[in-house]
Amino acid sequence: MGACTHLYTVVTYSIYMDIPETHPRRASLLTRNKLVDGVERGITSKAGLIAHGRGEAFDYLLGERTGPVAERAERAAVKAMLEADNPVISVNGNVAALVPREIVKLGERFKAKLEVNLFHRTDQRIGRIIEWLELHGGKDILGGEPDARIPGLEHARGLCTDEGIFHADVVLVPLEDGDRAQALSSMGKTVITVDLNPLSRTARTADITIVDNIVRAVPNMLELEPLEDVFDNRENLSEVVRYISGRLEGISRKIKDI
Ligand code: PTJ
Repeated sequence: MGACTHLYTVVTYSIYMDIPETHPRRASLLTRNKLVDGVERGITSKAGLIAHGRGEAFDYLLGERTGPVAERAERAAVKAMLEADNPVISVNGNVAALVPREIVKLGERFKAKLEVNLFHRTDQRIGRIIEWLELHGGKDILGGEPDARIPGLEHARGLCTDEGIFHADVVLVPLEDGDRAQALSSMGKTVITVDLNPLSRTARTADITIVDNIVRAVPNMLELEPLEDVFDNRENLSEVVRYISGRLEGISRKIKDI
């Protein structure tokens, strides 16, 4: 067994241990374990755990499933990525920890480059994430040697590569911060995001916002066919909010009847 395979086996084991098969929240706890594991191996930032907690709260309100509204956004994203001339997928510490193999496969489906681009950027984390993606089948991952800058973004988080994000026409930036989504949009790019919070600035800035958990959205996008008709992001976001409020009203009535 090679060193890499061994490393992968150890990781997989540590993620699954201690959570009984029968635990009602098993899937959610396994997802958390992946992020804790990501922090331990220097892939995910500690702030990534907090960001995930916020996402979990919204996922709870959504019923922890992909509804038709999210699926429609996913199909719109598939269309935009398949039709792009230079599609790029931006990978951060949360995405790398949660869906490393799936994001590599998504890059293959869309013929998209993968670029590691971090909010809490350190060269060490970038290197570890690149290695981690390579361990999961990734090749030619960009981000290790940035040679361009996203205009209007101060700090190291504006760094990117010329052949990747800088010249991309369509960028998939899951779990993004509002500033960068806005800056990418101001560069004239089509911005696609995955964000469980439909109220976030990123969600409202992007051209296509997928309000779904990244652990469901990426596998879905590996399978879904492109959307045929026109996609309106504001209409879609507004429907998500209506869906959440309708669900809460239903739950509120049920609680009263108990
Ligand atoms: O690895 P880095 O340094 O690039 O940092 C990554 C994080 C996510 C820490 C950084 O980009 C950050 O602080 O993001 P924010 O501003 O907290 O935004 C993250 C958004 O993603 C929030 O709106 C969350 O609700 C949402 N989110 C969190 N977990 C998930 C999610 N959306 C989809 N799937 C999730 N699992």
